[in-house]
Amino acid sequence: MTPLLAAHDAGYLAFLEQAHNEWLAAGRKGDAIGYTFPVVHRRPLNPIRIDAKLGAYSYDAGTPIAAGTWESAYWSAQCALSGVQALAAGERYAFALCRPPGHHAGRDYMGGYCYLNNAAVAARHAQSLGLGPVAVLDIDYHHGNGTQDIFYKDPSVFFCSIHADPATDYPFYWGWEDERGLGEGEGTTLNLPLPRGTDGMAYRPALERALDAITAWGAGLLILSFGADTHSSDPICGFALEREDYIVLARMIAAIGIPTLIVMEGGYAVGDLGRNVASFLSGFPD
Ligand code: 5XA
Ligand code: ZN
Repeated sequence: MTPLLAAHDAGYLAFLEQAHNEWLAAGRKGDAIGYTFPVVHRRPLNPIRIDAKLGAYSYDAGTPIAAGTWESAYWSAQCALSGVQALAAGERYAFALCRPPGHHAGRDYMGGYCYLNNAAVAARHAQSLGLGPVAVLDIDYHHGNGTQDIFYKDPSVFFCSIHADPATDYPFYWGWEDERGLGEGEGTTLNLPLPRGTDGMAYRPALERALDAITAWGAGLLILSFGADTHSSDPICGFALEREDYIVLARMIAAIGIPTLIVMEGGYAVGDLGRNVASFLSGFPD
């Protein structure tokens, strides 16, 4: 199985690859975007028209498909896979500067600027190489709903997310504390929502809790979905972490001593972004 198919539905991948061409073939211009969404309890159908497909394979209207979307998403996922290869070759840490990000993309849906779930693709690839057990820790401001969904019933991957309370923040319908996994996966999902205004000091106990859970579960490889949109200057988010906090968080993560692939997710304070990410990365030993 190819690494993309290990995390995503074949029909969804075919849709993503062809969506913009179908959009143009339907006489449209610019970016492809849905306008009708199958809200709860619609039965699965086999949509034919591009507008129906766009609705069926996405959950929000913030994720348009442009001419280069498939190519960008494909290579973004390959970037995460290269990070796994670096760990397989013996590196302790690797950073995958994935663009577009991935953690909102589920097995068969896109959303939140995400098309392919880079972290999930990397996790599945790591498993196929016998690395692990694999845990995913998501410390983006937003809950990693796509990653959670992909592993929700799967006890072989532990998923933990620290994020803004979904009562106030996107993606709203996932990331509540009582979401703990399902069936055989029950207990292998841990959600730690925090209120708007959370600063570095208030963030640390949640990270400690997450790292304790990951260690107790017996993780042998960590995939870290990292978003710098927790920074105080981020224009669309509401936490108050400062640049110096990132180095502390990174040191806490490094201290558990598990080989770690850092996968880039969100971050919109573009003037500060490079320095914030560099600060985070500097907390991992050489
Ligand atoms: O981590 N996800 C993001 O930063 C994107 C949020 C999209 C909100 N419309
Ligand atoms: Zn985010």
